[in-house]
Formats: sequence, structure tokens, C-alpha cells
Amino acid sequence: MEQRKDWWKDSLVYQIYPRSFQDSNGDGIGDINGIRQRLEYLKDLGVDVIWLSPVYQSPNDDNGYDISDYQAIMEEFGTMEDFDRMLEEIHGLGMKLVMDLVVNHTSDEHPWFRESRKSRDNPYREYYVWKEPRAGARIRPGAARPGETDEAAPNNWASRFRGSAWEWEEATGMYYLHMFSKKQPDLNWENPKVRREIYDMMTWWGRKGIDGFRMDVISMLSKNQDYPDGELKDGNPYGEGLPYYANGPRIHEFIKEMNREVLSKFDWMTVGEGVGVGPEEALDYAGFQSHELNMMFHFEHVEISPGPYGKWNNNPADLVELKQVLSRWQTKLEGKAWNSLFWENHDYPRAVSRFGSDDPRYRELSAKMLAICLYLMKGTPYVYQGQELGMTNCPFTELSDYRDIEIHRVYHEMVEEGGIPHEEMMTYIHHTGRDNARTPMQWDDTPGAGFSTGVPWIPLNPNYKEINVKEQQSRQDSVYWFYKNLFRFRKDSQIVKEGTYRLLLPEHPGVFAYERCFKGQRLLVACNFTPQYQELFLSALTEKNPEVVLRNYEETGDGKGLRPFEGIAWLYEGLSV
Ligand code: TEU
Ligand code: CA
Repeated sequence: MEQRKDWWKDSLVYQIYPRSFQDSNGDGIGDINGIRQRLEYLKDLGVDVIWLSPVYQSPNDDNGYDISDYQAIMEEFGTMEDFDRMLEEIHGLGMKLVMDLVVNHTSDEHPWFRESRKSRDNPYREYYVWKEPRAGARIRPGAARPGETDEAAPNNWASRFRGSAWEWEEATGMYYLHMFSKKQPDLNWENPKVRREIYDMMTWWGRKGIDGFRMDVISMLSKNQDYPDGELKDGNPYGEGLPYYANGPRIHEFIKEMNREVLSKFDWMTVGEGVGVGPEEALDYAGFQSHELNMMFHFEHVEISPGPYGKWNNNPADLVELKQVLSRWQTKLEGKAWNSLFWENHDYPRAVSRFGSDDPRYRELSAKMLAICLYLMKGTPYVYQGQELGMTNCPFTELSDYRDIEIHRVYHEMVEEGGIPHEEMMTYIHHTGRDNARTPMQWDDTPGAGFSTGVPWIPLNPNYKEINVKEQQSRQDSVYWFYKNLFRFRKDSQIVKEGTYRLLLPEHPGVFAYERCFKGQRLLVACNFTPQYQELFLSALTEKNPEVVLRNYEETGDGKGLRPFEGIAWLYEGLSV
């Protein structure tokens, strides 16, 4: 089989969260025809590939990551004809479309689950994971007072949205597994019929002409079939199930089978969402010789500096840890597997708020610095809607402003049952909640920000009056123009695409500096993550008089240090620093 052209290595991928991108019919909900209105904008930005979060039929318990029909379009988003037109227009503009594959679980409203729950001998029963209660234990579904769980549940795993990962079903006297909400029952990938159904569905989308898949929690498909209890720690009544539901015993067998049955038959880009995946595991999922996926997303950078409640904290990001994590991914995969580069997606807070600065003096500077820092590394670059504007976290103060099921489930468990003070929890939600990335795209400063003429499904970030596409397109020094110019530079830069990576000043607490090397050329990248001036002791700056190829300050610096949130890249020939 001739080697596929790896177009996905050099592509700029732009993620659209359809609910929040552009509404075309005034119901306050983004939709497909809204996306069609903005395709020229994306083309002009320099986008090659669009990753579209789920638009399939869904009851929206988890905003489309709970699918009730894989081959139908969610009514709120439009029709299959709208989808077909959008796909045709995307291809007409020379762009590609990657869809979101969510096959670790379905919605509980999917016909398969409706059948499966009917009886123990239903032909679809084994499409899902059903288990007997623990012998002799009292069944107390939903028992979630502090320190308590439902001791009859088949094991002590927590759902990733908190609470037990098992839901009691009285009708057939068994529990079913749901690693997310109870409306998202896990599919049983041990069942070859399930795998066949999924492969046929993927092929059906392939024949429609899509260009690949982002694969939701792909590392979770294979569970340890003993379903052992997870380790109990820190007084948490639930055990740590991750070692038993991520990177499971048959995961690579399943993905290699998916590759044989489907992926290898199309010229696709595939990227797996790697819950629990480190660089070592990524070599298997995305290795050049693995015949599995093209690349993986990891979360070790966006989940650094956890607190006692995991990601629910308001800890500042530790830069030394951030440098270690990103550098480990660059060096471990070098020459063996392909990386993905992202700061934001629909599950994480806005990068400028998390890693840069919301201070109006520094917001744009730090947004540009973050782009220099990440996108001059090796790997396929991903940009999430609004990141190209330096959109910030939303300043919601009321719990009722939030829509995300994860936020409400965690609030319920940690505050209403766990006793954590409301104010404390609200700071954590503001700092790390997923809705920070899900407020409507900010197109202009008119009421509704150009997103919708109706009441949006989630409140706008009030700073849309200052931060929006229209204002930034009119200003050459905006984050928007910086992104556009950066990706134009990147597209033609071999050293960025091919060069090796080496971290510099690893212990420096405020500066992220690294160098890329390629055929005798060197690219020296230095980023100040702080609002203070930082000295730099890099001989390349003095001895080799390098050429500045990218910077976020208009005027040149003193060449010896970095101004607040300064990002800069120098190119020079010769030996390393
Ligand atoms: O998220 C993967 C996941 O495990 C989530 O717990 C995610 O890591 C967490 O929310 C980060 O704060 C994927 C999708 O991206 C997410 O939107 C879905 O809710 C989830 O799977 C279930 O499909
Ligand atoms: Ca709409």
C-alpha cells in the first residue's frame, strides 16, 4: 500500500464547538448554517482543517458527547442536507473536515441502550456493561453523603463527573457502567458486534467524504475485565479507577483492528484524546509504525499544579513543571511519533487566563507570547474558537450561569454533600470550569456579539465589547493578526516543522526558553511568563547576533533580557547556545 501523504502534519487545525460558534436562526444556539457563514473567515485565518465537536442527534446531557443516533444531525444544529452543503463548501475552500468520534459510550436514549435495558436476555444486552450487585451488600443507589458510596455497586470507581460510575437499574436488578454521566452508558468494546457497528458507522461517514476523526476518550475503550476496586486515598470514598479503565489490556488490539477495518481505507487525519496517556503510551497509539492513530492529545500541561480536589483549584501554573511536561512530550516522541499542540479546547479554561494574564495591560501580549511558546514546537497545531482573539475566562458569579453538567455535578457533590463553602467552589469553577471555553464566539460589539440575535444558550462573556473579531481585524497589532502571521511563518518554516527540540534554562522560574535545530540552523525561542523583566544568559544572543523572526513587542528589546510577557524567536546558523 503506497504511503499516505501525511498532510495532517503541516495542517493548522481549528476546533469548532458548534453550540457556541454562530447561530443562524435566532434561537440562541449555534448551528451548521451558522458555521457555513463563517467558513471564509476560517479560510482567511489560514485554517487547513476544521475539527467539529459532535453535531449528531443527542439529548444534550453533555452537549452532544451523548449520542442517540450516530448517523443523524441534532435538530438544533440543522439537517443532514445542511451538513452535506457545509462539507461541500469546506472542501470547495480547500479545507478539510474532521468529525468527533464518541464511541466509548452512547446516550441512554440511543436505541441500542433502550433495547439493552429491557431485559437480561435482550439481543442488545451485551452492547453495554451490566454487572450484578456485590453479594450481600445493601443496595443504596446514589448514596453519596460525604464518606459514603453505594456499597453494592460492582466496584468503587467514581464517574469522571463524580459520584459512582455505576447506576442501579431496578427493572433487571443490575448496574450499568457510565464513566461520565448516567445518561452516557459505556459501550462494551469486548463485544465484536459493537465494534462492527462502530466500524460500519465510521465507514458510512468516510463515504460521505469527511477527512478523519478526533476520537473522544479513545484510551478508555478497553477496561480491565475483572473491574477491580481502585486504590482508596485521601479519605475519598471512591477508588482510583484510572489504571483499570485507561490504556486497558486490549486497547491497542482494538485500535489496530479499527485501523485495519476503517482508518487504513481513507486518507484521514486521526487524533486520539488520551485520558491517562503519557509520552510512553503515546508511542504506541501514535507511533509511526504502530498502524493505529496519527497523533494523540494529552492533558499533562493543562492539568498541571492540581490541588487537593484535583483540577478543581485556583493554583497558578508552575512554569518549571509546565516546561518539564511539554519538553518531555517533544523529546520522547522525537523521530518515533507525532505530537499535537494545543492550549485550549472545549474542556479547559482559556489559556490567556490560565497561563498568561487577564490584566488589560498584558492580556494581548501574553496571548501572543503563549502562541510563540507553543506553536514553534514540533507537532500539528490546534487552535480553539476564540483563542485567536485572546478570549478570556468568563466572570460568572452565579452557579445558574453555568450550563456544564460536569460543573453542576461537581458542585452538588463537593458543596451540597461535601460541605465545601460555596465561595471556595465558585473560585475553583471560575478558574477551571469547562464553560470558560463555551461562552459564545465574540464576532463584534453589537448586542449578542454577532453570535445570535436571540438569547444565547449560555451568557456571553461581557468583555465581547472589547474583545471581538471585528475590532481585531481592524487593528494590525491584535492577537488575531498575530495568529494569522505566526501561522503564515510556520507554514513555510522547515526548522519548526522538522527540527529537533532542546529545553534551555530548565530551572528558570519565569522564562520558557528552548531551541530547535535543523540542518545547521537554530531557532532560539524565549518567552517570559511573568509581568517582571527577566535577565537572559544565552550566549547565542551576544556571540551570534541572531535574526529576530517573530516577536510580540513592536520595538526590539535590549537583547539581554525579556520584558513583561515578552515572547521572541531568533534564527541563527551554527552551534548551539
Ligand atoms: O473529555 C474527556 C474527559 O475525560 C473529561 O473528563 C475531560 O478530561 C474533563 O472534562 C476535563 O476537565 C471528553 C470530551 O472532550 C468531554 O467534553 C466529554 O464530556 C467527555 O469526553 C465525555 O464524552
Ligand atoms: Ca441556531
